[in-house]
Parts: sequence; C-alpha cells; structure tokens
Amino acid sequence: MELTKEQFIRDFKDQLHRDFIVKINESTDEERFLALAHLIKKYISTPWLERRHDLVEEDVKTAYYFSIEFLPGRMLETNLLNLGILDLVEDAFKDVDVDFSDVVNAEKDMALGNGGLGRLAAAFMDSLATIGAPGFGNGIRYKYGLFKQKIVDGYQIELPDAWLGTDGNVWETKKPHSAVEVKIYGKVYLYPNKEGNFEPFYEDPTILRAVPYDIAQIGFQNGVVNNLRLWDVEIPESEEDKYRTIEDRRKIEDITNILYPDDSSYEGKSLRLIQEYFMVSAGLQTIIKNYLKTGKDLKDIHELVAVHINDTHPALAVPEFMRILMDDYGVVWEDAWNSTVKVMSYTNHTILAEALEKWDCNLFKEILPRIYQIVNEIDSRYVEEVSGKFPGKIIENTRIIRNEKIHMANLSIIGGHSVNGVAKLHTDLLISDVLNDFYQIYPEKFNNKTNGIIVRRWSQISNPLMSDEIDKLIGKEWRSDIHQLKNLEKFITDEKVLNEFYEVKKENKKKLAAYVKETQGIELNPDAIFDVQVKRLHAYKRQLLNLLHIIKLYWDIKDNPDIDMVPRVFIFGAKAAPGYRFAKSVIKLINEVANLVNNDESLQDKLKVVFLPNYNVTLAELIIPASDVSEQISTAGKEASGTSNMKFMMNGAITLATLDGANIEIKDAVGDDNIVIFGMNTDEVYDHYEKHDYNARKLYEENPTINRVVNTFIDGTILNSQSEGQEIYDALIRHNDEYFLLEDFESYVNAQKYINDIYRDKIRWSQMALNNIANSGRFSADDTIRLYAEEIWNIKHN
Ligand code: T68
Repeated sequence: MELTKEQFIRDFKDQLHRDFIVKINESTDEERFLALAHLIKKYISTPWLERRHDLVEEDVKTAYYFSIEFLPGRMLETNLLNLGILDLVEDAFKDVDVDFSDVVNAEKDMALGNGGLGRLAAAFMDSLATIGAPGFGNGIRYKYGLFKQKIVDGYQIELPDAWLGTDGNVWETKKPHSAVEVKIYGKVYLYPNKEGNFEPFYEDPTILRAVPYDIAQIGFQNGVVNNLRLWDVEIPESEEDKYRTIEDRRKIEDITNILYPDDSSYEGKSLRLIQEYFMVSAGLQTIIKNYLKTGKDLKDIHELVAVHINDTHPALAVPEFMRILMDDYGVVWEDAWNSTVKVMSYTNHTILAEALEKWDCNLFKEILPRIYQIVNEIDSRYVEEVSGKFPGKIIENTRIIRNEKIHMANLSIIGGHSVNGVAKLHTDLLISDVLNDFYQIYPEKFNNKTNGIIVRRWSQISNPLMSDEIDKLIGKEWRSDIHQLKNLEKFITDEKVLNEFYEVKKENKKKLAAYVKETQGIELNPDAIFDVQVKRLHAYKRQLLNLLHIIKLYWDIKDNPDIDMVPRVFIFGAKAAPGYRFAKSVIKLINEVANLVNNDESLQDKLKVVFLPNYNVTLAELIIPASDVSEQISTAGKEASGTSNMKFMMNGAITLATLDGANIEIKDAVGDDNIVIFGMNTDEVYDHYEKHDYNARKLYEENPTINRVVNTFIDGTILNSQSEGQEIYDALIRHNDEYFLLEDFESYVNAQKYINDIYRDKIRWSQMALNNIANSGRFSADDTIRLYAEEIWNIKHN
C-alpha cells in the first residue's frame, strides 16, 4: 500500500489518542499494539469489504476451507509484511523512540490448534490470499486455545489459555447480523409432503445461535484480503427462557469453550461431535445462502462452491450439505448427492489407525438425529452401488456404518471427489495400505499435495539477519519470489559468504541462549551444536530415541572425560496431550536427564539438555533460526509429512532424519550429501509387521550399549523418576518397543557421530547449510495451495 512514514506516524498517534486518550510516550506496549492493529484494520477495510461483494457479484468459484483448528500464532508482523509496510513501521517507531519488538511481544499467540494440522490451515489462509484465490476459512472461535504448558518438578502442568481476555481478539470483527441457527438433539419425524418428498419435523430440539467473527487474511503485497470466519455459540433470544440457571447456560457456552487438546488418538466426547456439527452447519448454511444471491439454481452449486474437509473433523459437511439442500430447499436426493460429491474434498493427515475418527452410532443418533438418517441413507446407497462390483470384504471395510460406529474417513471419501495425502510417501501409503480398499473403488479420487510453509514468516519475519544476508547476495526479489533462493547456490564455494552465514547462525544462537538463560537459568555455549527437536510429544515421533542417545553421550563422557567431541546442546519443546500418560513420562524424564546433565561439572559443558516449556508458534520463531540440527526421527511410515522439517531447512539447519513423510522430499531437494539419513525405511518397518519378528528384548540383552542406556532408566542414575523410568523401560522391553527405537538406535548413534565430525569442518557444514537454504523454496505453501486450487477446487488464482 502507498503510505509515507510521516503519514503513518500521524495516523498512529491519532489512533492512540482516539483509542486510549494517551500520547505516544505515555502509552503502554499493549496500547501501542492494539492501536497499531486497529490502524491496520482501518487500512484494509475497503479491500476487505470489496472482496466479499466482488465475489458474490462476479460469480467467481470460491473454496471454503473447513478446519476445526487454525493456528496463526501472532499476526501483527505478518499483516504488516503482507501490507508492505513492515520496514516503514519499524523505521517510524525508531523515529518516535518506541521499541518495535516490545510492541510485537505485546500480542498473544493465537493458538486455536494443536500442531501441524492447525498450523497448516493457518498457512493456507495466508497463501490463498497471497495467490489471489477466492478461498475462505471456517472454524471455531474457541474461548480457550491450546493449554499453556508449565513445567513443575519436571512434570507438565496444563494451564488454561484465556487468549481472548475480556476484550476479545483485536483482529476479529463480530458479525451479529450474519448469525444462523443450528439444531441438535430432539427427535425428528419425516412426513411425506405434496410433492412426494419427505419433510422433517423436529420435536424439542436444542437450538443454538451461531455468531460469526471474521478475521482478515491479507495477501502478500497484492491488495487481496480474504476472510477467516470463526463461529461462536450463543443462546438464541427466543430460547432465553429455557436457560435460567448458570448451569444450563454453561452447557451451551461450553460448546465453543475449549479446543480439544488431542493431536492424534481420538477420544469420543459428545461435546466434540457438537463442535464439529456446529461449525459445519453454520458455515454451510451461510455458503448456500450466499450462493442463492447469485440467482442461480441450487443443483448447479458445485460450479461456484468448493468445500474442503481438513482431516475428518469437518466430515459432517457431507450429510449437512445434503440436509440443507433437501430439507431447506427441496432439492431431490439424486441432485443433492451429485452436487455434494462435486463440492466436497478431503485431506487425510494421519495413517495411525487409532487416530482415524469414529463415532458411536447411539451417541451420534442422539445428538444429530436428522444427520444420522442421512448418513444411514448414504451408507445404504453406497453399499447398493458397489455390491456385485467389488468383493464383499472391500465393501464391508469401506462402508460408513460398521460395528455400530460411523467411520468419518469413509464418509469423507465416499461423499467427496478428492482425497489427498500430505507428502508423497504418505499418499503412497494411503493408496497401498491404509485406504487401499477405497483406492480399488475410486482410484481417480486419490492425489498428493505435499505440505508447505509460509516461507515469509520463517525467513523474513523470524530470521531477519539471514534475510538481510540473502539480500546482499542475490538482491531482494526472493522475498516475493522464493524460487530465487536457488541463486544462492552460486556462493556454495565462496568461503567469505559461508563464514557470514555461519556468523548469522551464531548470532541467532546467542539470542536463543539469552532467552534460555533468562527463562531457565541455563548457560549455553553458542559454539556448541544446537540440536533441536520441537513438535508435539508422541511415541511415534520418538523424542525418546533422542533421549536414549543423550544418555549414551552422558556415559561416554563419564567414562572418558577427555573425549574429543564438539559440545552439544539438546533442545526440546513439546506439549503432551493431557491424558497421554507415556508422553508425559517422557517429558518428565527429559527434564530429569537435563537436571542430571546440566548439574554435573565433570561433563565440562560438553553436554547440555534444555526443555523449553510452552512450545508454540512464537517460540518456534526464536528457536528454529538458532538451530544447527533438525531432529526428524519418527518411525518410517508414521509421520504423514511434518512441516517444521521444512522450516528448519530454510533456516540452514541440517536435517537428521528417517526416510519418513516430507523428509524424503527434503532429501530429494538437497541431495544425499546435505542431509543425514538413518534408520529403517518403511519397507523394513512393514516387514517386521508382516513377519512378527521384532524382538526388542534380544537387542537389549545382546547389545551392551543399549543395555546400559536402557538400564539407566531403572537403576537410580536419573533422580526423581522411578515410576516414569520403569514405565519407559517396560514400553521398550516388556511391550516390545512399538516404534522400533532399539532397532534404529545404532544407526542413529552413528548418524549423530557423523554430525559431530562434519560440524568440525566449518566450511563443509556451512556449505550444507547454504545448500539447504537455497533449495527450500519448493516447500512454499503458496505453491502447495496453487495445486489445491488447480487440481482439487478448480478455482482461479493469479
Ligand atoms: C499432522 N497432524 C501430522 N494432527 O502429524 C503431520 N489430530 O505429519 C503433518 O505434517 C501435519 O498434520 C500437517 O499435515 C496433526 O497435527 C492434529 O493436530 C490432530 C488434531 C486433532 C485430532 C487429530
């Protein structure tokens, strides 16, 4: 946008005066942040408003991305960057003597998501606007985001994240006039009407008022503003009488109160099912109403509307779309079904069987009686359609209702025209294994869309030093055209340049070290290798394998204090789902090993272990630029894609990885010499499953290193963790090490030794790092979303 610094300063002072009746030098950082956010909203209000009108008036096909999670983190800098005024504002703040970073830090991290899935949804919102595509988000305005993690005596404690405070979210705009009603519970009877169709009659339903809050999604320097719509629940005025007690009201308000802190396995909770339906129903009713404003026939709705189901949580979009078309607008089943399948598409984010969402029929029927009827009908028609054409077993495995459970992935696949995985390997495994039965029926529905990241946030915003360095070498064009990063390869043998990148990394490490010192009281040496694993805590992600190696190093140094090794700092950040016992025990042990190691002077600072509490997007922005080694060590075949792996590489960290998820594509991008791969591949893992021949106890008994390391959990070396240590010992030895840590251990140790050796060769290491940065452009979410736009949604973009 066109703006001079002087004009901005006038606008900003004005805004502060009006919002808070203060002068700039008397204002608090929070007031400055709020005023700046208000000002941004003012700057974009015209394109934001016009965008909605244009799309309705011009008959442009629009994609609606439904996700139960959106994880944008802080939005101030992204918004300023995308408006093209980040530098100007920073500069202006210097002129008026305000520390810009303090203003940035006054913003709360918007954490309406658990991890990768939610972050990806937020990234796609930015990318949709950036490629100028008509793509809007639909989600839930949770009052409490993902819990805040505190560590007390080494244990994870969960605290509520009341991110909305008393004044709400500065970026949102409430739209009470666009509220709609959503019905749950009650009984439904179908009566035949004059046209021979059935009309539902609801007896005693609970009626909810869904109120939207809109958040602008600003495209990168292109004038486009899309919308993210988050729904909040209220009690409709007409129903007020029914909810006299606080208790009664709370039952309703609870619906949008909390984000389920569950990142993989699924706990059936009726509240969650209501959340899913609430969001989907409110969103789809609105979409259909808006479509009707074009004056077009409802049976052609698929020509202007695409609905995306991000993981199965919004899968009720399929029966709800059918319900609205049939019950509210009288479309016949066949036409409604034809449109539904063309409108819907679905992304799968996991192959862990326990994470595939299923609902108990009785619960489902009670909460969503009409939707249950429709799902039943979809299921019977499906079975009828495929019977005789496919073996009975395949039909049984793919139908929606089986063993008194509703299988949400099956509903999403049958009810849509596209199902995609999130990395090549992941899609291959869906096709060959997890969803193979479906693949035989609908091969044409399957496609891959490898995840991507908002490269601007993970370079320009979180790593300004590196970004300036890149500018010096290849100019600034890469900031808007990420593929130009490739030009950095020209400097791969330029020692001066390599040294400069090394120094940039060191500066970032010092910044992180200062944070660690301040928050944890632990002193870190910026010349040590910063070896980082940050992600949700889950057995398959194998933080425990990392810990086993740390314990090995501990014994190596204890045995031989003169051992020649580059000092190493292991950094962890990870939240565990509150009910996930094993994951919480791993956190406890990481912290106790940290205590053991950090307080042992005989290790002479060769080894440090840090667990940074409350890992979130904001903390990631500090940690990732300061990392030398990116730990991506999941059991092959288990991590659908990973996205932090992409963020690390773009910040010049070397990936230490198994051949899993997008690690494989990172390897393809950088070449075998610029990544460190270890461990079993997927075939080898599957081989164990087939042959049932894995024997963890044997490895433990026969390999003295493994033996000693595993025994450390139960021999009293690690203090204050007897029961957790035993639990981990049992998981590895008595329960046969489900994720093959012991089998991969040696190869991991060797890979770590190799890292140690090459780090000594500063030039070689820096070459690897630069190669990673130069080849990170292919993981831009802008490119990923272009493929969604072209190959799944058929929507236009710039
Ligand atoms: C992640 N999934 C994948 N799930 O694990 C990761 N699950 O490999 C991938 O890169 C990422 O999705 C993006 O595709 C998740 O993050 C959840 O958070 C989740 C939340 C609720 C229920 C189940």
